[in-house]
Amino acid sequence: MFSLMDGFLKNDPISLQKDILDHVEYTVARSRFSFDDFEAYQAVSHSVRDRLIERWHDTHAYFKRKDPKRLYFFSLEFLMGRSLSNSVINLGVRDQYADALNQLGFEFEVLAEQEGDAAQGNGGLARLSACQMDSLATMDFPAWGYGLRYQYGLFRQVILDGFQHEQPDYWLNFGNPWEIERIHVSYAVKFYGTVEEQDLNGGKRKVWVPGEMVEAVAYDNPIPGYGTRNTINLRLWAAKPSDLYDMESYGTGDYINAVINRQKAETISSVLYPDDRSYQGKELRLKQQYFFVSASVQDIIRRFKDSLNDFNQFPEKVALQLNDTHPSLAIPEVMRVLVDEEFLSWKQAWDIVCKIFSCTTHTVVPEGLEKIPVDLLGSVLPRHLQIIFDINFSFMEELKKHFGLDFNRLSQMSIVEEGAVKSIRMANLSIVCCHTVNGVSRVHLDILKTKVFKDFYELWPQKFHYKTNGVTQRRWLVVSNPGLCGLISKWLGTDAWIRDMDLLMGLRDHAGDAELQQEWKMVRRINKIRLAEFIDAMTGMMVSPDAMFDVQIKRIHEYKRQLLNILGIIYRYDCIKNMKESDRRKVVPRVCIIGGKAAPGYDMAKKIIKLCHAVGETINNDSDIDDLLKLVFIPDFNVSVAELVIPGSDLSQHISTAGHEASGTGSMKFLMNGCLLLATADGATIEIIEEIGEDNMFLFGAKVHEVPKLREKAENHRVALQFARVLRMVRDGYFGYEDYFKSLCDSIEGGGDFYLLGNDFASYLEAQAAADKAFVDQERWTKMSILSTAGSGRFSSDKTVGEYAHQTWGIEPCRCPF
Ligand code: 26Q
Repeated sequence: MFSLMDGFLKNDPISLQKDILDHVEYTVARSRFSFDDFEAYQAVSHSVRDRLIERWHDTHAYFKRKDPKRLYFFSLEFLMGRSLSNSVINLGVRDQYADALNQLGFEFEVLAEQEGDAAQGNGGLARLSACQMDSLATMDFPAWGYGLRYQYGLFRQVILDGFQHEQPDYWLNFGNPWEIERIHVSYAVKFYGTVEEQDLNGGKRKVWVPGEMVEAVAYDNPIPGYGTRNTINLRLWAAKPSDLYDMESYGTGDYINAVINRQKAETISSVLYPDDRSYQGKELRLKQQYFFVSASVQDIIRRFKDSLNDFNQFPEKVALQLNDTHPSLAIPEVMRVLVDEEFLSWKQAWDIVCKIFSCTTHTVVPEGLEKIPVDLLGSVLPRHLQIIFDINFSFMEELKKHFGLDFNRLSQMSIVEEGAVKSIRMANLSIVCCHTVNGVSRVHLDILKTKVFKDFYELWPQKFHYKTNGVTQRRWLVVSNPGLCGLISKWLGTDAWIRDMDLLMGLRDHAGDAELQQEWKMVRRINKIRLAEFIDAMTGMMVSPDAMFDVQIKRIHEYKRQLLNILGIIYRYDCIKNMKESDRRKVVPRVCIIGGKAAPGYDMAKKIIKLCHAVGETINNDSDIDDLLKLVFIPDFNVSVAELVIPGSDLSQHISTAGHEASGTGSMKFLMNGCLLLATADGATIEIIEEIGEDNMFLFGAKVHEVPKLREKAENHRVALQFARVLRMVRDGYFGYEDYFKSLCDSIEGGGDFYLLGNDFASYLEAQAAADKAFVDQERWTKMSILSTAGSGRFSSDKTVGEYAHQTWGIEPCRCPF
């Protein structure tokens, strides 16, 4: 008897082959007798998508029946990367597909390489959202992700003559099998216009009469969990012209212009902002934020009303998480809907808002906090501005009761910033309205409490918490490092660590075992060879897998100190050049690998990229140096490049000035893959040290609490001699382009050296020397590598998400029966 619970789709090789060929023929519309790798990739993806949809339907039917409290995760950015490999692994059908494809004459790996990255985000914050979605699904949490479906993802980085150029990433060009367009799930989103007062039952009500309306259409992206049937939804909104609204313009007879105007609506979701630093007060960005918030809130309220119609129960059914302040307009939006459209009293609505919202901040510096000019907000969202003013009025009254008439404090804490440009402080709005504010590492919370949000911490200490970030081992080990993954399972005697990373600790017992070390080295070497081949393909450079692969891949930022890395490389080069032949034989050969994008308007970051190329040009072409030192810049760094680079790295650098990296998540990916860390005690690294011990990594530099004092005396601190020398080489044009690099050198010499490169240089070199020394002793190195992986369990996003669920969101797992 056929049971509906079995689903319709079978996963045996014959069924899969038939399925794939059907998709070649009917979906991709190619002949089943003749199709290439890309067409095969498309067909396989559609076949996997069918399986995702089945589980996703079952999951949602189950959630609907059980009606648990749901988490809604709001983020303007999700950096998902590729989906095919991740999906088949989470669905547990990787080997079945590989077999089926083999019989058809294709290799799964080759097809997976056909997929482009979904780059709907900038960096850490965006990839964190993606990792957390994977954990939410795997841990059976009833969660939804909400965001924007950008037509252009993060720009492609093209390097010409060593300079970064940006090219649009029109990623939907070849179709996207991982999304399901839901034309019938759409909402009108309003902008501009005026607020009118109307009579209602003897009282007054506010009515927002919009000046523009845009339609938000849902695109659903199924997110499968691992080892569970649960498949949750990431719903991204695309902007489409609204049919409701501009009928009038057609009446004027200007048909062509009316159509063109309609088309403009789509610009709202057209492009991701590529700057991950701070708010620039741009109207389009504000419209993006509100657009996705408004559609999502309408969707949530519709779903709530489908099952219940008593808003008193809303907080029992809804937790709303704001990923940084970017979606914080959700707060006044929920107030507006409850008061103006659902006719709740202000007090009722406010009670609900205070119970449902929580937020996470990813910033350390006050300059990074988002502000929206009042004039802009008042023009685009007039009703929301009123609501924010009303919230602020009550908040100020509360503050006066608490602190008396301390005007300094009142003005610092106010949601409204007075000044040349009167603005709304989105962080203050979030703190006032959220029941919980989370930092992303322990030291980050300390900084929030003592500096960035000191006043708020004094008022509401109970609101402030931290959940150390984590990354998903499914993507960062199982998908990207199958060799190591197999080895871990073999030595632990189980693959249960894929859902329970604490089990990795079991590797500690075997870290000294010669046989494991041998196998470990072997797997890592294969990964290094793969990386060397990739470097050759991308840059035409041949590098030897015998060398130490020393990697720094992340967004380019002054505080992340890629410049310190480059100056260290210059120092190494200078040393080798001045060495006797007998000493050269003792040098550990290095391949220094740097990759990352600079925000298009971030001048200093772009100069750092150029410097990296200029230095590489000199070193790599110096026959005197040979294979002892190479400097490679990997262009267009993204998630799939990271998946290839991380497993093949020996050493990775996380060298931000202490107190500047809120958490950092790259370090966790390297750690899991058995790559040793060379790092400052900053962000989550501090917790990594606790887990694996100082002896198993290379630590250097000023500590968080020392930085302010060091800055005060930055002018007169002793700049190490070597530091002055390498900087002089850049300044004097040793690598060319001296005029161009002048401002970069000035930012250190005479510029106050805000990021303390001079101060940390000597200890940086010591840490580098220690890494060289350890590398020579391969047995010791391999043991450190195994211990790194063994200690990485705490940095799984499963752990982070579990803590959020329990402590912040108040949600429980809801596991769909198999
Ligand atoms: C804001 C306004 C307008 C346009 C863009 C933005 C914007 C976009 C992205 C501001 C910031 C971001 C991204 C920030 C980010 O990625 N922060 C990183 O978050 C990681 C996850 O918590 C941390 O590990 C990193 O330490 C933190 O730098």
